[in-house]
Amino acid sequence: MTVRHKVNDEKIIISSAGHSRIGRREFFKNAGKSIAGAALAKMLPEWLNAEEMPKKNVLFIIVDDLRPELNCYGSKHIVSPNIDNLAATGMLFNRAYCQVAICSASRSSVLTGVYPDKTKVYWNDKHFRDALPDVTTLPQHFRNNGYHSISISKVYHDGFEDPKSWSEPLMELKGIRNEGKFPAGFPFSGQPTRDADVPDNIHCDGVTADRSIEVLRRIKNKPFFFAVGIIRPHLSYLCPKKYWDLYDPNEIKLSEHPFLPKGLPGAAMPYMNESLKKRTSSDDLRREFKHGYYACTSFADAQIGRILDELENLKLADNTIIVLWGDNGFHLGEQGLWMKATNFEATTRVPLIVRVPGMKNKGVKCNRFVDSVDIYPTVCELAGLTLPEHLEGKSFVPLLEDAGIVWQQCSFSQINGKKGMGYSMRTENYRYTEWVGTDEKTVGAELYDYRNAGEDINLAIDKNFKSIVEEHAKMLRDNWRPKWPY
Ligand SMILES: [Ca+2]
Repeated sequence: MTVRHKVNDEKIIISSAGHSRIGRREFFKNAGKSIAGAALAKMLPEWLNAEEMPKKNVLFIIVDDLRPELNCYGSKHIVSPNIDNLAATGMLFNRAYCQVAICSASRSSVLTGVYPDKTKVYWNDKHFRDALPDVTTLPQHFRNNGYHSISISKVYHDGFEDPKSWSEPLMELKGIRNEGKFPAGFPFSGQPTRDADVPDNIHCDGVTADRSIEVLRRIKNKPFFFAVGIIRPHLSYLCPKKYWDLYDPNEIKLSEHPFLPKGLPGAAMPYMNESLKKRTSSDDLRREFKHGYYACTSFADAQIGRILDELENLKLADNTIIVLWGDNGFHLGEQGLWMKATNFEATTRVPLIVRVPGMKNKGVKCNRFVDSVDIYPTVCELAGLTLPEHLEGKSFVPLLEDAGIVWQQCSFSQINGKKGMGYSMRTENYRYTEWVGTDEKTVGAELYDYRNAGEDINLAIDKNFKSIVEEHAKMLRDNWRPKWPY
């Protein structure tokens, strides 16, 4: 290993970037706070022209557990023509990271616009209003600004709804969400299987698409913020046969890194899901599992396509901002895991595509770091709304104007683990994670070099990387928002 050489290279990169590096803290100093009226208009790209245009609608699509393993992200084995088309007519973010790879924690952060240390939602066990009773959520902010704010299916996590966010009650689909437990009177009863040659709307997301089309027709004449939750490819992998048939199980490749990193500290040991372990205990089962995930990805894509088509049919596309976002990734065998809730790339990196009427950089792929928490201020700016004071994210509208400008050099994620909080930072070449115990002491650290062994080897325990670890530890402390507990 040419470790020493790599160390020297990286030192140069980090120190030379020192003066121009834009950390999150500087963002807040410069532009993160409330910017209103003329000041906001001045910052916006010309094509956005928010003040002169009629109010733009927002279609906000949240896809559950969707990895950036899509055709438009370079995964040519995946059939995702509708999301690909959205990417081709919008901007795809290659380095978008969720703040916690857990449904409710991730969604709570995005929809409130603050990091998890403020929402206090780290798992699927708390409501953000426990810690932030009066926070204005993203949909609520649109509602307060005269928009019709409406949602369908899983936008907030099940059981953690937020009526203040919406202009009308949530359209629930919980009864048909999981395992084919259909409500009485539903046209298909019993347990659907992968071999069931059934119509799309036998399954939850098919019904979501049907109802979303109805909603669009109903609300088309008023400015709207419409949040659509797509459940697949979250488990269980139920979708019509035709989507399974898109993939040949014999051609499904298994991860080449099916083991935990060498030198993983005890504090970083993930919570294992025993039933998922059992379901993936042989290569055949692992292929079957991936097959299901891929089939459901294509199924989700098809439902998204139906909604986007209706937007076109109703001639709303030219006046609607579209955001498509995955709340977290999922290990499909990477690190030997079949789960989410880790700080690895497989779960923290998420798909993010933004399309804005009139944007000039259609089809551009942006390689700058974006945090999911940045979505709230971005959507507000795009719609010409002022930014609430409490937001901790930073609008990435400047990237929509020029995807290559100097931007933040890191993204942040965290997981509340067995022995403490794992604060994780992705930089250009590295991921650095520090585990902080309840006594506020560091109980473990990880460093991965993606130009080298990636997540196969934890380099934090390699003395050759001491200076890189120190640089990253400092960067983590200097830039983390909000402040660490020490
Ligand atoms: Ca999820």
